[in-house]
Amino acid sequence: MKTVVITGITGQAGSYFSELLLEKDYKVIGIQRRSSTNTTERISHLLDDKKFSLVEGDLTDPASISGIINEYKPDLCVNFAAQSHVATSFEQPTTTFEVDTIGVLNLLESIRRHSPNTRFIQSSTSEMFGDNCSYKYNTPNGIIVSPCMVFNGSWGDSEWIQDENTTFNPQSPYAIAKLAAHHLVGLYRKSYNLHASCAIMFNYESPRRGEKFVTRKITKWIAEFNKWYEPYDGVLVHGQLAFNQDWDNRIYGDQCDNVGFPKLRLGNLDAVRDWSHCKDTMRAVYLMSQQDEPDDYIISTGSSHTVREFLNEAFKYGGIDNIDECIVIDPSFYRPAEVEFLRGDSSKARRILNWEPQVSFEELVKEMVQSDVAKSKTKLRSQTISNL
Ligand code: G4F
Repeated sequence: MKTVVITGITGQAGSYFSELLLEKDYKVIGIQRRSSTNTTERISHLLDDKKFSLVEGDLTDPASISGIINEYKPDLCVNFAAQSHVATSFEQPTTTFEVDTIGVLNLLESIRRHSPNTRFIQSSTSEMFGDNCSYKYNTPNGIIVSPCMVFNGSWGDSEWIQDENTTFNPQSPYAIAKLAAHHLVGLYRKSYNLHASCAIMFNYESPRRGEKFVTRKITKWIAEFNKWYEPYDGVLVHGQLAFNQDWDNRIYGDQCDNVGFPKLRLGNLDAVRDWSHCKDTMRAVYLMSQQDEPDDYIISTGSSHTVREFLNEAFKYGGIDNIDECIVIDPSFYRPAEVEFLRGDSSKARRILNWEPQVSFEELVKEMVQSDVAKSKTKLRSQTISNL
């Protein structure tokens, strides 16, 4: 039986990747940071599996990481641990670098010294492209991709994309930290002949997405808003009545359609993202780990949508039609520097890994809304509107 060590085991990616590798009959060792609170919600269904275990460790502590790699000498090590919130990286740049760059260095050094046959996969990110993209156009002789061309308004049959050859131009401490790690992986692959690869993953989402990311923030708000309308003590709750009962000292002047529920506060709705389902992305990571040669791959759907389009689609599934009355554009959610456009060309992964995403944008949004609606039904009304 093969062994995989997974960092970031308690996160969205760690949980789906664990499920997949257990199915593939791997023994899964998850590295979990010490915490006084329970962080295993996403993996609680795996805890009784005999092939699954957790070990305590911290990526920023070289002794802890090298001890684990030395003990297990895994066939595969996949790094999903990160300070992954872009906006937070502007507030906590040093922590971001410690985890997202030094943490990766600690893993690479541990593998090099103690287990050089371990295959390694790093979660790189589309954020590394920042504000740069390439231009892909069809000619009678095939598809041409030109790097860094400036749009002049007349491209015809064309599209803007990022692929493995697009120049990186990161726009946040997070993206710069990830780019440094990306280069370290390439360097260790070349210098020490390690089987080390980077999955350049575009945004991946699911019902397990963290609640601070825009997709989940929207779907959770919809679920809690709908919950607010549910019958309460036999009476349909509507407006001030509920507000007076439950929400003393809550926001008064900023309610959705005057029903006593805080509006959804968002930042830049024009940003464009290439959103895939996390399960699809994890399948690609697995396929990368099975290749004879290590390499870097873009993992993306190739189609992109604005945050506003996500919002519209989610509200549609949530059955709410007065979007404009329900949201507030809040400047505090704008970033000091923004990545406006991400759309990945994953042709290489499709060709070499024989991979393609299976879940459409519409199916993804629907699943996230439905999941949050189902979760909100299990909560008491007084527990809603938490962390909005
Ligand atoms: O959901 P987001 O916070 O994700 P972002 O910044 O694209 O980063 C995610 O994807 C990256 C891959 O491309 C990962 F590397 C990274 O770790 C993370 O998983 O924001 C998406 C967009 C941004 O343009 C943001 O400015 O939504 C915009 N946005 C608008 N209002 C908001 C909000 N983002 C958040 N988090 N919260 C808002 O209220």
